[in-house]
Amino acid sequence: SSPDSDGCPPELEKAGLLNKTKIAEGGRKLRKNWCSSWVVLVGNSLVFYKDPKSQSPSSWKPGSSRPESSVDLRGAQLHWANELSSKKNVFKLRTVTGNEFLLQSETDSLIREWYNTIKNVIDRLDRE
Ligand code: I3S
Repeated sequence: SSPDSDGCPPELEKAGLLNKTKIAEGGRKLRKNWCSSWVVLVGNSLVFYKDPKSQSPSSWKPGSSRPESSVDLRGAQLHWANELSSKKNVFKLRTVTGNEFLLQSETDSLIREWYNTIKNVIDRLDRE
């Protein structure tokens, strides 16, 4: 994203691999398609990249790879959503525009860290 008013680029808060599926677009339900995604939380956005492991080594260079999509966290809602999947450790992120994503990890501590970090960003934006 673009530099802030202080001229500094937004801080990278977190990055890692999570399982992801989009389940709604603009409020319209989508069929699940789980895949592994490289997720980066930077500034007010959650940015999704293709799992580098699923790409040929030559096609993936750090910094030059283009995001698949990105989510504006302002006004977003975050809820644990284990009832929405047979997988464990699932939470749902819903954007103001009605896009819904499930994010999941087999590692309890990891998914809790992601949940808390995203929640903190959403809460901070709510207070602005
Ligand atoms: O909530 P659903 O519809 O039971 O989700 C499962 C399906 O999307 C399934 O694919 P099919 O479209 O071929 O039925 C996926 O393979 C499963 O992973 C989905 O369920 P989980 O419980 O993994 O979120």
